[in-house]
Amino acid sequence: MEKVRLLVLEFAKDIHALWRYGAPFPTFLKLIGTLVLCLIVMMPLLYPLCVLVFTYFTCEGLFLRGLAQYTKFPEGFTFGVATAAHQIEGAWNVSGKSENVWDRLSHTRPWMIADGTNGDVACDSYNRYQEDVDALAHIGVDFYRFSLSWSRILPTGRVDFVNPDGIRYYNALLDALAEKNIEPLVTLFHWDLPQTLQDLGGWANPKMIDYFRDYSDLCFREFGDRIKSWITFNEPYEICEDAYGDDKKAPAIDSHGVGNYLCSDTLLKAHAESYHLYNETYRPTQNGRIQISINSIWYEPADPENAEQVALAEVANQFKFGWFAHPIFTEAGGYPTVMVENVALQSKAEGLPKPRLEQFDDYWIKRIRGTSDFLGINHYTTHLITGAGVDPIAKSPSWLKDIGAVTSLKVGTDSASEWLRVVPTGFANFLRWCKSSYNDPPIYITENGFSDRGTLLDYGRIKYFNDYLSEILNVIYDDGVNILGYTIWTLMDNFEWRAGFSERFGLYKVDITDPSLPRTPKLSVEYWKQLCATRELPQEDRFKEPALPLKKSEL
Ligand code: PNW
Repeated sequence: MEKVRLLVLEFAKDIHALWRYGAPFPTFLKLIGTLVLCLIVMMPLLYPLCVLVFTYFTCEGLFLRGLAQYTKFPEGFTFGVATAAHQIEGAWNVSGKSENVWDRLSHTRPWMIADGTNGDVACDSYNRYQEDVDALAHIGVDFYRFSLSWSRILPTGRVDFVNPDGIRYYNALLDALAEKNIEPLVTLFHWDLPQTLQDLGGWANPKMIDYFRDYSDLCFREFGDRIKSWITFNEPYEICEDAYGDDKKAPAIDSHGVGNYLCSDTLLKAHAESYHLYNETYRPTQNGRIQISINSIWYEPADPENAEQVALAEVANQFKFGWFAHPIFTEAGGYPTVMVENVALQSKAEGLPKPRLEQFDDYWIKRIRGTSDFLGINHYTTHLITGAGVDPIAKSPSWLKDIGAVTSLKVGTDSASEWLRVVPTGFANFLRWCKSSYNDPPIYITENGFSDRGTLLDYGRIKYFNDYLSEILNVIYDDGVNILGYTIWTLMDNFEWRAGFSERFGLYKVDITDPSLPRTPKLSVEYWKQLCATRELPQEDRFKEPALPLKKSEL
């Protein structure tokens, strides 16, 4: 101890001499020597300190993965909220709107909707759009994703009569958004096909390519001065498989293994025509962008060590996401080879002279390839592949049987929707797969969200957002996946298709028993308000489920 005291004293004297008289050479040498000595003595202390300081400042680097989560979104990353016309607008038969396939299904087969509700009034956004826009401004999002109702704009489905009230409504909504500086991201088709066109076969009829192009043309012309971001189709899988290959969505044609593939043929061509029209005729003056939003259930092997399951999960992902992504986002274009081969084999076994799924010819392969400025991804969940064979729930023939794998929902935690299992790591795996399968495309997450039964203290939803967003940050920073924006599904509880109002995805609760349809913010509104303001994942404890169970009155 005494030695250290003398050393410090000498050091102090040297400093004093240096300051008072300038430094004679030996003193200077002694000083340097003392400094070096001090450094050596303190080294064991300094080293961990340096590591701590370094890791703290490189939080977004490689060192802290596993110890802490990334929280900050990159510069320029944008946030939005999504809805869809039929789920919120209501006003199903007023101001010139004609019947769509969901009106027809819910009116003529109400037992097919879980709680017997319909979209007649829904959230009445046709009349209350200003409340919606105020809510969006309150949350502080950058953009609002909504869809146009085809049968409100074109009651015959064709362009022979344009409904002025339809145009007026969307103009008013666009003006209200502009007033609050919220960018519109607009979907041309979110499942509500005019019944007139369904009567002609809907998406199983190739004539729909023309009808959809004409409808897009009108929308680009009428609204393209203010809408700079377009989505042609929302979730082609749900349209083709659920509505034509099954009865899960309207018009519930259930032509399994046949109608679904006729639909994809028409839909992809219609998408391409709409893209080329925009690209050639409107983009030069309107300077916008146009894309498609594809939904995935991401499939993972139940046992990652099981090579057969790994291979089958890849087949299932090609059948699900690749069905629509491969023709647009790969160099080769066309449907995924494994899909074409599997359906050909099955079709042959069924005694058919031609496969139920036909590959596009060269003209269409080229015409469809590259027709999306961004990869729009709607993602909610991950399911498992447990082995080869025919899934017990598969109809014959069918898309699911064509895959040749057995699926399972025994993964993650649950939500109010049977199909929606919470598996955040699946999202990360899926995003990495998109980067490698589709040549590193720029990605917008155009939907992601969680269902419950409508509680205001929606901790489950907040946790879902937090964990899924955290995986987005992981793949952005660790894997360089090019994700540019994120869209919450959805602004308020709304008509959840065949689930009616029984499954709720909203940030705002909507009391549909009260005719004034009050919208009440859930806790997730607070979460998102903070996130949009700071561009960071909120860390506060109030967003975490309390350890103690809530009182009944708080539910
Ligand atoms: C999407 N799946 O549908 C639709 O775009 C929305 O209109 C809908 O309200 C929302 O997600 C929640 O359901 C999906 O089985 C339906 O993976 C099913 C699935 C995914 C999305």
